[in-house]
Amino acid sequence: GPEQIGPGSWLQHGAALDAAPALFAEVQHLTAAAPFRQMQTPGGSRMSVAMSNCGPFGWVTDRSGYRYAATDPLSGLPWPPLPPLFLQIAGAAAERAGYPGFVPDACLINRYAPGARMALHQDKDERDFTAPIVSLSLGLPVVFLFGGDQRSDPPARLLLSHGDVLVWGGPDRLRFHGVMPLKPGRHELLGEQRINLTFRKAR
Ligand code: MD5
Ligand code: FE
Repeated sequence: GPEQIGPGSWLQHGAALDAAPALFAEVQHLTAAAPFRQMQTPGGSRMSVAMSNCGPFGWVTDRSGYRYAATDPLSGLPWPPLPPLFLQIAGAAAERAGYPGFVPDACLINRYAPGARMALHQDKDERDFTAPIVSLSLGLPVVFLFGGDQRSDPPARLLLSHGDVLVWGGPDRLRFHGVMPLKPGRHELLGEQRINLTFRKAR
């Protein structure tokens, strides 16, 4: 069953297992239209995680900063629409965690190859912190770092596996978090990678 990991956060083990093949097929279609790319941080380094987006808004970063953009900077075209399956899975997970009526307008698609990681950070580029964030993991497992309100708070470690869904909201919405380097391995459906879908209300 769901595991409460903070006052407003729930880890729903295997909640997307049955839908995983269809979700992965959608990711492949979406990233044929808007390919994965390793974006630049404002400091000029290249992120180890490759990213794409779907939905009305997509999270992007380049030398000028982090922001949400309605179009893919690679093509100038709108991001592909959110598949109905994505909206259904994200909405149902939020509802189970006590956040009814969650309709994301942004889905960041993160692709971790072996060695890729995400340093401790807060998600604060969104306009409204009262909406939760739903995060769905596919493929290889990874150690997730669940920190506190201060960067210096020592993070708890959680293993995120294929089909797991995390819902963060309320008092946990701005906690620092990160992802340890992905260990090499092969997943039977996804191969040598982890994919994370992060559903947010950006505007
Ligand atoms: C990932 N992605 O596994 C994670 C999952 C990102 C990112 O962190 O920004 O793309 S999202 C996990 C998350 C979101 C919001 C709050 C918290 C965790 N938290 O308070 O721990 O690729
Ligand atoms: Fe984040």
